[in-house]
Amino acid sequence: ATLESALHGAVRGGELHLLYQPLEDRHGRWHSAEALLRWRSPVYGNVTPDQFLPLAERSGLSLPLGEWTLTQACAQLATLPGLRLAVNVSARQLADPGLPALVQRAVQQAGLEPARLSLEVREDVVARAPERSRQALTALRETGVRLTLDDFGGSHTHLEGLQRLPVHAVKLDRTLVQGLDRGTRGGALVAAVVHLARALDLEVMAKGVETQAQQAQLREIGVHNLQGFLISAPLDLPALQARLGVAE
Ligand code: G
Ligand code: G
Ligand code: NA
Ligand code: MN
Repeated sequence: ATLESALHGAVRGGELHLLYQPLEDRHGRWHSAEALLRWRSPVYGNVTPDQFLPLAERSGLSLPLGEWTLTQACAQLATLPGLRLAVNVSARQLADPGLPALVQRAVQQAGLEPARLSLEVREDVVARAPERSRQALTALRETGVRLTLDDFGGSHTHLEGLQRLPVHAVKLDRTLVQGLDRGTRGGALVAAVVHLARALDLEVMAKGVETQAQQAQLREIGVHNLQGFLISAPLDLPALQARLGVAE
């Protein structure tokens, strides 16, 4: 069997699961988490999203995978009182006119307040089709979920289009956070990007935070919603529940 046919089976056969990577707030509390898809294949072992998501896009599995992820993430979020959850949405999913209805169904079936869910769309995905993306995001926003531009400032920030984009938040690209280690220029760049986002009334988060020095610099710049190995690696659901002090 090929990796592709194995992936078909994985969606049906219970080989997929979600890990959750928390974000801390300004008080160091875990207020939200991001769902990260994992595939444990009996044949191929652990296959990373970087390997199987491009394959899924090519083989028409993007939508079934995305539907599984949204449904599962919402069901599990219902066991995590008070927490917010982010789910990544692929280019193919964003282009699917059925996405808003799917999101609405997943949220309703789980009995969730829609604003507890946020959808993350990568900036380069939006940059490739700005007008179509703006329309898709506008339809998604009507469901009441929150919207985040992921990997912000990493590649093609389109300043004129940004102000018309109906997103609530941006998540700074990992390379910006890594740039903090390269002295004052890195800090100045992050401060400028954050200033830009704030001018547009966008909430700012950062990912890939690995060191206390990065955390301190981000806090100094005024970015308090932080994600990365310093705060926590991605956790399975029982580990997250244990850390949050909720019973299963
Ligand atoms: O989980 P990990 O850090 O290995 O993620 C690798 C890449 O896969 C990241 O860019 C992440 O955003 C993406 N990714 C993880 N889970 C999902 C998912 O459920 N859907 C989509 N579209 N991307 C995901
Ligand atoms: O780009 P995105 O955030 O969607 O990708 C998440 C991926 O990055 C996951 O595979 C996750 O395991 C990994 N990751 C999470 N935190 C860190 C971090 O602090 N540093 C690095 N290098 N990778 C991280
Ligand atoms: Na991610
Ligand atoms: Mn993300």
